[in-house]
Amino acid sequence: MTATAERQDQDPSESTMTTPRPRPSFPLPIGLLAVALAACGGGTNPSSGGGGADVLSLMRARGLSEADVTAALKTYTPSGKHDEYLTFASGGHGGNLIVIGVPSMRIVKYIGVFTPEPWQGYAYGDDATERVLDGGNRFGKRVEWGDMHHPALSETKGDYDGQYIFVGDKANARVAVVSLKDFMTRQLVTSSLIQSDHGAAFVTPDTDYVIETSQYPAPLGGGYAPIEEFNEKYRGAAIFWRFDRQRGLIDTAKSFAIELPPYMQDLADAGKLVSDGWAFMNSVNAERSYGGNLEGRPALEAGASQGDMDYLHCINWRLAESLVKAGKTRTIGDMTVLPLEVAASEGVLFFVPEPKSPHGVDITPDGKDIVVGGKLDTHATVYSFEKIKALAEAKQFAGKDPYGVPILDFKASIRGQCEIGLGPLHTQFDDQGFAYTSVFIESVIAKWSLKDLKVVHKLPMHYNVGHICAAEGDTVSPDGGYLLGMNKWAMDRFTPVGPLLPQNFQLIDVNGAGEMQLLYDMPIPLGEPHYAQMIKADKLKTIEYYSPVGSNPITHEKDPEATLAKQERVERRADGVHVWMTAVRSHFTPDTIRVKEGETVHLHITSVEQAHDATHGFALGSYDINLSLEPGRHSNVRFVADRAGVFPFYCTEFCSALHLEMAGYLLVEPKS
Ligand code: CUK
Ligand code: CUA
Repeated sequence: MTATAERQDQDPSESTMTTPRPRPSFPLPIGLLAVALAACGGGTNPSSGGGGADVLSLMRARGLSEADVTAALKTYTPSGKHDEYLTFASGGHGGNLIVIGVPSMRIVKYIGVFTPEPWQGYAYGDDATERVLDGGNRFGKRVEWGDMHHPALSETKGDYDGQYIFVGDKANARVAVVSLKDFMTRQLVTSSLIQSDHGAAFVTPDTDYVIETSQYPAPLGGGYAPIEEFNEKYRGAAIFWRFDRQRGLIDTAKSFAIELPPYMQDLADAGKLVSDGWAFMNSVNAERSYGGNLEGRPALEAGASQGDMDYLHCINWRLAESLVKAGKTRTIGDMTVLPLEVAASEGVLFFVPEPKSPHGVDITPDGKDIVVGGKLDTHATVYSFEKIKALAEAKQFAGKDPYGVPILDFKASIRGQCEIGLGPLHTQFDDQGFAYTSVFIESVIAKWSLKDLKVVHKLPMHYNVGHICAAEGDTVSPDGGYLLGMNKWAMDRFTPVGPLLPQNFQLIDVNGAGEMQLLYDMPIPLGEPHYAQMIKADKLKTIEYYSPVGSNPITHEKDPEATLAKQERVERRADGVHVWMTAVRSHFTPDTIRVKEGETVHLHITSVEQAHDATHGFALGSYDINLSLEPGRHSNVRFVADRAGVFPFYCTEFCSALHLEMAGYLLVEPKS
């Protein structure tokens, strides 16, 4: 029975909190559809009794086709019902994560990650989150944006476990850890080793490591070398950040990197099941072109696309880990590095040629195959892990690259190729043995059978589709059902908003063995999101308030400066004026703060609330301070009162009828 038919006889009063995923196969004929709508109480005029006619006239009036209405029925989520999935989409250089419900495509939250986020009190004076952001400082300098590309949900045995999500910042070579207990960023890490990344973040099947691979080769450690010494002095690297799940933090001391030749390493993916212990990343620019188009050399992109083949990097990270433990490393900058010559000679690193300008690399759910899309190719190439491993173990090499890295024979390493179309990029998987590949130049998604490598359907996408994201699509057991196409630029699609175009996410019903169906267009008002991951919503176990009262939102432990009711006080100490303050509906105590111009002020503010609907804020204009005081959360703020005057502070959440009155004054008395 199709889900649409199920809907027909479903009593609306029996609705569950989670809407069952509709998997209808064919649009209903209009008459039947209207009857179905009427039976569901979907008539537009409740007094008419004949809802069907109203639905039909509504469809005509709005110019909606049967397919439109079917799509609407598959995405519409009535008030009070929750979505079955949450998608965590990169917010691109906005530096935020965007959390989107599926199938409704309602945005549920933004999470400040690389960019300060005032509503969440993320790095607007709050000491704990300022320190998180400072963890990502580059060469001592605060960077307040990031070019976020790839979110990776934490996994247990290759399945999303709903505990953490990691993201990479391409521009500043950083990786962030976000806790899904409270949707807060708790750590940023970076290494001076590399100067940009792209293969980030990708996790190993038990989240032992978060992978971050450099993109643009540079001297390792952040030093200088003339660009003419590119081949000798410039390098790539793959960092394996060790994740300590107990602490919920990356352990930088236990992390290591593998030095790589100066090709532009691109995306990465970790092996799973049979290929667990291995990681794969592709590269472009085997030519080692480095630009110089005003100095008589070919432009970078022209030089980088001369050859026919680039190199898929196959890395035995478990072997690398044991070589690191055996001390076969060098320290470069702040990172423990397994040198290229060791990786090449000890069986850690192998190359397999891959067709022109590869981009996506995605491991199939069974871990057996590695699918690579070539931007300037028409195929998805399907490599066989078994074949690669056998060739590597037999030391059957077709050659070596200039750095001594063994190269395996292309034909002997692949299971086959699927003729996809112009510009295949990224591949996702469902539960029925199908793969889905975005085809950038052709602007379609190709659905193809993993078994016989044949395309079964192509669905036109709106414009320049990049990544696609399937329900639980990177796990060992994808769900099928939904697929998200992430289009670059919402050309002609929405009401014009000036030259800078939003992006367009398109939700697709991938529909078992049948044809894909477009369900929904969603403008994304931030650029440029690259990738997203979609998780079953019931896997997330979020908290409703911080406990105990006075918790630090990063450590979830009681802050030493936490203040309870009746303990509020002001003290002058050698390092300045300390104010221990509480926030509770609808006042701050104290609500008058008196300091002298030039004094350092330390605010220690505790929300003593323990109810989910009792969030307060603390805004102090002109001093650039904005805190979010969720129930139980504690914040420490330090600033110099360097401007005399009268500065109101107030609560920024409409927390009660007397919210506007939840305010006070900072009185900064002039020195003279
Ligand atoms: S990349 Cu943007 S569409 Cu950074 Cu994964 Cu392919
Ligand atoms: Cu507290 Cu508004």
